[in-house]
Amino acid sequence: MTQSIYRSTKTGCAVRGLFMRNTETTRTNGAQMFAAVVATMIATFMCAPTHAQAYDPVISAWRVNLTGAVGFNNITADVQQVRYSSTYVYVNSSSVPSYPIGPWMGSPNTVVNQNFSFRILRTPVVKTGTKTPTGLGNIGIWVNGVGIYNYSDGRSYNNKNIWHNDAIRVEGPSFDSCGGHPSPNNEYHNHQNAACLFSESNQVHSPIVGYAFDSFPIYGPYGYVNTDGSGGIKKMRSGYSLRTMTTRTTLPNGTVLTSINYGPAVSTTYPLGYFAEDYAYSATNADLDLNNVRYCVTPEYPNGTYAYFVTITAPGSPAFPYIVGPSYHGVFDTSNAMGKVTVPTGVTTYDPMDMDGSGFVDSGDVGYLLLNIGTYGPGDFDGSGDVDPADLGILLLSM
Ligand SMILES: [Ca+2]
Ligand SMILES: [Ca+2]
Repeated sequence: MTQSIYRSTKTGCAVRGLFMRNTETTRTNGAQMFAAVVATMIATFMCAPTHAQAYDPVISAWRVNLTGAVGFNNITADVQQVRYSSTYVYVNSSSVPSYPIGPWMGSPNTVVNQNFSFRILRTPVVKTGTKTPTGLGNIGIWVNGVGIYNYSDGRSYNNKNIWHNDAIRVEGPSFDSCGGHPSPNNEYHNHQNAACLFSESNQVHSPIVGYAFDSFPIYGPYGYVNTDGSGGIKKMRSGYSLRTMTTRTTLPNGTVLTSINYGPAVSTTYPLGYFAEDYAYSATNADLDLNNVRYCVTPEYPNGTYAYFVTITAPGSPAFPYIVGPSYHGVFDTSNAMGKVTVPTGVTTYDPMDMDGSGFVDSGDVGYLLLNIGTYGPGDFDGSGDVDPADLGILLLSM
């Protein structure tokens, strides 16, 4: 055992001599573990970082499968590997969650391992000028590696590409209780909040639940009232609401259509909300812009970031445009379209248990884990949904 100096990455405060790091290759015994935990708890109170992470959130947000967990059809679940360079974070996943999924009423599709490889920029770039529309297929990934789709089901009224089906309304009956279903190529994905991914709480800022393919983070439904992080917690309000109309003769921007391009009149077959164009945006009372984004302080980005928020009106009730879009706020990385990004040599593999980034799983990591107790995110090694004593046990056994 040797003494070491532990430096909190966020506050820069040094805790000299409180941490005992085992430099031998043998596993620490129970007494040493206990001493390390107690020392870390003392240090926690003396030197609490503003947020317990040593890595960029884009590296540490992912739910890496450390326990061999399998999901639907015994497919290896969640994220298999996270690697990073100075520019990109590379994520490999199956697009199968570790929580139970299905059944999908009326769907002819099933779920298979997608063997995805995506990359996310560590420093995303805002798109100037005309934004790039989110297209069909994956537009981002949840932190457990499952695909995120936009509001569209890929179809439009009379195939005219004017009145676009809203997937939540039209495909909703095939969604399982987690709000997902398989695509024709048997990829499990969500068009709306992934309800089983994390526990929604209106008492705390939501965690990072995914990244869009412009590399900006996606949060759950609850953020700070004010963009500077003050004012408490509130549900982020989408600026979209249903238009008041009985016929579909104009677009949300006021464009008057020729009769051949009219949509069907509002009816029980085509109720308001059947098409994306049934919604119009107004910034009045909205927290988010046209693409469900705002610039704000978050727990993981104390200096601020552009961030998407999953939008709901109430738990289980998604609010258009649901997650990301209709366009990306940042520059879209087209290399992610097929989910088969080649990972270059020379990248570093992320070890979720080395929470302090010391290069070893050691007592310094215990401090980070304890700071995250009760939260969703880094430190939830067993994928139970929050950081809890079971994760501490896993960490101690890995030291
Ligand atoms: Ca460590
Ligand atoms: Ca856990």
